[in-house]
Amino acid sequence: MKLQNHMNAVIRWITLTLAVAGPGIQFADAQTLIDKKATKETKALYANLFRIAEQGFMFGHQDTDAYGVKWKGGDNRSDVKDVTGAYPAVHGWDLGKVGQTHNLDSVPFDRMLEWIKATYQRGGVNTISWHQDNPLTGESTWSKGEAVKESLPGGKAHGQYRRDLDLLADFISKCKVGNTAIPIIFRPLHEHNGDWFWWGKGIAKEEDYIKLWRYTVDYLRTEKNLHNLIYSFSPDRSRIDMKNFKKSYLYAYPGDDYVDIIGYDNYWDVGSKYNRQNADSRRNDLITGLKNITAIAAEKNKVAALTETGLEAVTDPTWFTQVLLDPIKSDPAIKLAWVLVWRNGREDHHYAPYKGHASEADFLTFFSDETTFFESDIQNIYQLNKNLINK
Ligand code: BMA
Repeated sequence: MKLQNHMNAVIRWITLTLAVAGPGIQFADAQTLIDKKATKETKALYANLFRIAEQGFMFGHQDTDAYGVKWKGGDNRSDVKDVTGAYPAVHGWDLGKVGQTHNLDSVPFDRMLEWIKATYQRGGVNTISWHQDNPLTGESTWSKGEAVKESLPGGKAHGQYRRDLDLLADFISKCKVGNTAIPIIFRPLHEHNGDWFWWGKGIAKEEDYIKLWRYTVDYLRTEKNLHNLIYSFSPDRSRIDMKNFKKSYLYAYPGDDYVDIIGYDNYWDVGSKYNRQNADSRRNDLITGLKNITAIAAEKNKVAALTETGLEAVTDPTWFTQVLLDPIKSDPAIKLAWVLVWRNGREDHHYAPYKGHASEADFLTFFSDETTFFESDIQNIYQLNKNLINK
């Protein structure tokens, strides 16, 4: 096992060296995207995610440009920017209800497109999740029913599923600046080991989930010709068995040819009211989990990320440095490309601070830390072999 880890580290070092060495050198098979036709900007972003994870992590925030606590639809505004002066490096979006005018959290899709373009032009990163309505019942993402099986070819909801994919593809194909497709980290069918979405465990069968994931990737890549997507797998921590982490994490894993990012969503270890363990064991579980996803990613020559986290309403004013940053920094075996906190919807439902919030000072310490990267700390992320971090 030790030898295997060592070999993996050597392979990682060699590929990283090759990646950094110059455009004339071909990558080894490692660290390449599952989409062999990925655009050069998308490939560069992916290569740079590995480089970033060696030095720290990018900070991300869902819907950061669209609204914050007590404001909506601003221009060049974000609660994170109000507090720090900088945008988060990663901007999260959700395509739930794509095809309508507004997404499931009332973000107008036309504005979302503008914000995605502006983020790209400033050198930030966009990631998209999809709280997709149930294609079988026509109800929300939380509506149960055998929709996964029925969304597969031959199923009753297959036509609807394809129509939804067409709408999604239509939106993604508009994510362009001039002729350049904007690279997007796409995180479909997330938290599938939970039972709250129609694609969740207990509602859908493991084999059907895997088939639907693969169908989705194949459809977007081949039929829709989209080559600007980086695919992230994101189970939920609360349903992972810590005693059997790897096996549990890999429940319904669609395969190395269908996933680029080894992510997980973790609210559980960072203050969820449903987790009754004491602070020390939660911290240990967070560290162990992050080490495990880093190891799984390394073994697969992929990159790890904490794709969603946060403490609702940030009720602990030192949460950012003590509960999030300190554990991440405590172990060099943790390597994450980014950490994204959820949306600032309301005073009682926000995950980043806002101006005047009790966690502001602590967040500024988090912001200043040499291992946290905001938009102003990164550059050239869509190019290979350039200086990436400027902090
Ligand atoms: C949840 C909450 C909901 C929201 C959903 C999708 O965590 O924030 O209010 O609708 O995510 O963004």
